[in-house]
Amino acid sequence: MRPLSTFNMKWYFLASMAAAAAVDNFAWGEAMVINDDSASPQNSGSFLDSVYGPLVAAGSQQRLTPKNNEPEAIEAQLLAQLQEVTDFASLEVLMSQMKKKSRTNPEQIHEDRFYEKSHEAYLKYQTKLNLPDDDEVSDIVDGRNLFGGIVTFGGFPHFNCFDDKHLDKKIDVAIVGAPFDTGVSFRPGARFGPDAIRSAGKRLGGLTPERKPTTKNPYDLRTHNVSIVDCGDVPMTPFDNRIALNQLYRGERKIHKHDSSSGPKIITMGGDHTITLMALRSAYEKYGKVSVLHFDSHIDTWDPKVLGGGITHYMALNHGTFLHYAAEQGYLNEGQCLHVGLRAPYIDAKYDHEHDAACGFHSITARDIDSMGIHGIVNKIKSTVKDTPVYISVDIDVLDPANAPGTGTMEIGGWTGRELLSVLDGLKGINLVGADVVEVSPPYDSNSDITSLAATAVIDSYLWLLVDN
Ligand SMILES: [Mn+2]
Repeated sequence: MRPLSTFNMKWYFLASMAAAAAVDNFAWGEAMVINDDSASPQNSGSFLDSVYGPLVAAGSQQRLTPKNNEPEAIEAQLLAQLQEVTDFASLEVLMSQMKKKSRTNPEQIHEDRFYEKSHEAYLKYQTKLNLPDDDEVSDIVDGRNLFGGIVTFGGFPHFNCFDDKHLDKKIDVAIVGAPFDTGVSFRPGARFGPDAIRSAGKRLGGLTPERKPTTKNPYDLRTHNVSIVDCGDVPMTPFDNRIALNQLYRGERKIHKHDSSSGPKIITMGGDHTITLMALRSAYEKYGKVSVLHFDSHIDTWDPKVLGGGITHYMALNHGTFLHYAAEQGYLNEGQCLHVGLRAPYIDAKYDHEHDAACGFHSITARDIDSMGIHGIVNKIKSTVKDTPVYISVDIDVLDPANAPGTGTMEIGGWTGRELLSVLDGLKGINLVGADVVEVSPPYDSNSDITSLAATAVIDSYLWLLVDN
């Protein structure tokens, strides 16, 4: 064929349309010969053949051979003529002929015939399904699937971890929810965080190529001896923060008393950031002073006199002051704690900065990643915490709002999910004794639940740090 250089692209497009207008079972038969000579079209024994049969695997013997006066044959002739077309005007004439002849009613808009034929073929060749015996349940007895059933985080087993009757049940890693959001200064909703994080974690369950060759898969209990349990949520009253936080403390304390070979180490799902103070209190009682890695856009060491004015003691403890209290209570290894991902404005810049240092924190800002890189940040963290017991707290607002819109106080200019996960995974080897992910507020999330999904990935990183250590 003579090349139509200036019309090449348009010609190709129109020819595709013309071919589509004429397409039917016959054309498919010509275009989609799947079997090669080595595989008999009747019974090649392949998986595809066994499932789809001749509907897909139609070889030359299955091809329809239309008679000359049938529409299939007429269209085949037109397709042959298409090969001879050398100019744009002839193509348009041919296309119009093909359209008219390929339809019983030329005005008909839909390609009804094509669908009728497909359906006919499907009914003819569909695989016969043999259903099991009515009393057979081996395929459903497990009770798990990706979009239904009772949900635990990552599908881990659950029992009542707060009941003294079960204290002898082994827990190495506990996952527990802290549904609490009455310590926030701006957007609430984090009380629904644990529920949403569990739900978003339904697809968890495998080794990832990001973590270089490893055989320990936290979700496959055959690959390790770490007992991982979803303890459910600590019931926290929504009516009095003092009682609610005390309930969480007692819940975590009870988990910490379980029989364990390497813990128990608790991963808490918030809840607003206030809950971290209770998790730190229980971790401190179990492991001694901890070095806190605080991934957050805000400092959260605010002096209660600055954040809220400290008018009452009740209001003094909130999601922006809990680290002030953690330092004051002596839970922290002073000078070995780090904020990571900071970028939110101070309230009283000079005072807040000095007070933060007095609480024992160093800082890596969000933009430091541009100069330090992932490795620089990981090295700085490791050289700061050394071999001390480490508690990691990830406020999901450390991520950029594009990566985590469902949170209480968004700040522009944060990290991506990949950057956060690379830093967390880079911490392999530290002495991690507890962790949390907080401030996931599902009512403000996208309808794709991306913030909850980010939180599941953070917990997935924690699990890997704890299991493959
Ligand atoms: Mn925070």
